[in-house]
Amino acid sequence: MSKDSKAERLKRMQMPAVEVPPEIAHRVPPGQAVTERFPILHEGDVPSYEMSAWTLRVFGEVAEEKSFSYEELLALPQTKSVCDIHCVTRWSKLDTEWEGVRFRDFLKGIEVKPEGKYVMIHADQDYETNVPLEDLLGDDVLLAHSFEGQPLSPKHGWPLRLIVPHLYFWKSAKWIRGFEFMTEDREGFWERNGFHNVAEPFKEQRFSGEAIPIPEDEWVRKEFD
Ligand SMILES: Nc1nc2c(c(=O)[nH]1)N[C@H]1C(S)=C(S)[C@@H](COP(=O)(O)O)O[C@H]1N2
Ligand SMILES: [Mo]
Repeated sequence: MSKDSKAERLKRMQMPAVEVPPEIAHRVPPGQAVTERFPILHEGDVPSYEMSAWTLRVFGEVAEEKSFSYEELLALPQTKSVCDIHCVTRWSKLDTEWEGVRFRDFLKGIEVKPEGKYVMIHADQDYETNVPLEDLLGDDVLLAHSFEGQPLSPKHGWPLRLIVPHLYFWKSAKWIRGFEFMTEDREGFWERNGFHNVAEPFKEQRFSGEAIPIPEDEWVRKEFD
């Protein structure tokens, strides 16, 4: 691909990438473009909810299965966290602010059996994604209900989404409804469909086998805020 055609395409973008000052260039993983917009990506329709019937379920390798209401989650200690997010379709967004319950704090109310080393995150519209438990214990892993000081919009995952900033953003499931603790790892939706099981952006762990041909400017064609 010639440089000219890439420049031409960049000019036509309705959601242009922004130039990143050299001081923060190290925060942008290889192959990513920074945007100030907020693309919207998901499988299926945006769900709507009757919140009195909404629950977040914890099951699998736990001493006791539990189900949390939205009120119960809002009553847990709340944390704000600013982080960078990186989507496998090559957009990154820096300094995003989320508020919710730290996964680590949420876990204090759950007795995970010692053999429960992996977690399947279950979400609405038949979405699921897998993450090792250890990856969910960091300061910036949140069950988020708010973004930039406002409740999440339905398209971005209201009432509750997971934020796992150090992995590609498909691991940050929107509309989460359950955590399943597992003795062995099992692949989620995208992981079964050719995406990398681990998904570290700085290692460019995009695909598990052959590269899936996602065009460099795929993300600019998505809906976005
Ligand atoms: N429930 C659900 N969560 C999901 C997805 C999905 O299809 N369904 N897509 C993932 C992908 S691929 C990305 S990049 C992010 C996008 O989040 P956003 O729309 O808020 O930018 O959500 C992730 N969470
Ligand atoms: Mo994505």
